Amino acid sequence: MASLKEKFGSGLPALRDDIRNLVKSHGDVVLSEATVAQAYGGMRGIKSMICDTSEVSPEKGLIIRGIPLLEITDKLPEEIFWLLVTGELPNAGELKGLQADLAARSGVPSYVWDVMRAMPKDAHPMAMISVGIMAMQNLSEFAKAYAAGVKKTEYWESTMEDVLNLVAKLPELAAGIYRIRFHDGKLIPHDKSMDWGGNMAKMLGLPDPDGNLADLMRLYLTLHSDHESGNVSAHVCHTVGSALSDFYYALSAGLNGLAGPLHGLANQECRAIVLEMIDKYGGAPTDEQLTEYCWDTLNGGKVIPGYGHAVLRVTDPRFTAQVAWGKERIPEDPVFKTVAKMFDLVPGILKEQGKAKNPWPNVDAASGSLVYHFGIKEFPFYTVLFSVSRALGVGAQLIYNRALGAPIERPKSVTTQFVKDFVKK
Ligand code: HAX
Repeated sequence: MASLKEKFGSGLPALRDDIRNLVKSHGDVVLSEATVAQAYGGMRGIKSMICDTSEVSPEKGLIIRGIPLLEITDKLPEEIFWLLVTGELPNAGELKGLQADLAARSGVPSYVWDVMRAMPKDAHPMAMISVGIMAMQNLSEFAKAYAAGVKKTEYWESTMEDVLNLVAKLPELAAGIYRIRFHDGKLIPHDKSMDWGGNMAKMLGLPDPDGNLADLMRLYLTLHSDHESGNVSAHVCHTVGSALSDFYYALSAGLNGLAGPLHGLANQECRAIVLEMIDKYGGAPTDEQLTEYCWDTLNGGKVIPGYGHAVLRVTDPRFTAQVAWGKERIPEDPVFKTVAKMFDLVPGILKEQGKAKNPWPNVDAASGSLVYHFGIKEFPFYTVLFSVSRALGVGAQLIYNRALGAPIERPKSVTTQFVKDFVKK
């Protein structure tokens, strides 16, 4: 039975040759051009990065290593991680080996809890997880190997150590933040006999008599893992990592981007508006009330969180998977019902407004309503759960990039004067 390191390492010579030959033979072929509007418009659509862990099709959504997301929603997040790194789903033995490896690497050092407890009472949980990760940077195997003069071709090995070590510790860090920030501060120990997602649920310390919260966590951690590499969290992690900053620095930086309301924080915002509506209208809103609320939001110059996307032009399959789960497990929940009603009405409203290029829901529209049902009522915590999952994707991307010797990222910027002179010519 191969370990993740053996599996990835065995395919690496062929992968390196393949890419070396591709660049050697076709290095001059133009993939994309950049217009003035794209340069000022967030670089939308410019093909200038490589990501082999996953791709996002505007019409189909997330495809992980060639497999459309909705075909693998029954998989554990550990299986998805193996798939992201190696390109194949693990067999039963490989999965067991990876789970045992993660369990062995779990255990957040006690000094991290001292740091977490020293943070202000109103610290945002996203700031806490970012600081918590930084507090563990001293554990970086890559930083140690680099200082000892490791060869460039071997960078990926200590990077994989960092990714595995940190991924193993993240559920415990996230749950600890939840306990410290919102509960009595008593930490619930990691259960080495349980899977990674099940542990995430267990360490939160909420009642879960039927195991539904554990199941939800497994799905949640699978769905949010990767979304190619141009999104803010992945792109930032890649850029920081390209300077050979280790995974602790790179992940913390990426998650600081996930903490923005136009990215991962949208899941916190979505739940807030749903509850605001329920509060305002004294229960699940009627169609008219929901429509009125959305128009007030838009007319107030705000966005409707959970809707729209920079790449997608259809309903996000990550949303579809969550709604299917909710319909099966909690169909009568009023918050979930309001989310479903929003899906019926918001796209029409956004189309009528005519601004958003994509009026359909994204990953963040439904996730909060599901976790809310199981007692995670503290919205600011939601993006922390997203973070635990996102570490799988950006970690896989960093391993891959280190293995291929990806150079430091350095696109060229130009001044507005340059653009003015250039367009005159
Ligand atoms: N509500 C209102 N207006 C919206 C909108 C929404 N949900 N989505 C887009 N628009 C507006 C934009 O603000 C923009 O307006 P201006 O011309 O006044 O600047 C216009 O429509 C065109 O934007 P776009 O090209 O369709 O969208 P972008 O690629 O610029 O932005 C966003 C993509 C996801 C940031 C955007 O759709 C948005 O703000 N959505 C709401 C926040 C959200 O759900 N974010 C999470 C996205 C998924 C994700 O990353 N999760 O982590």
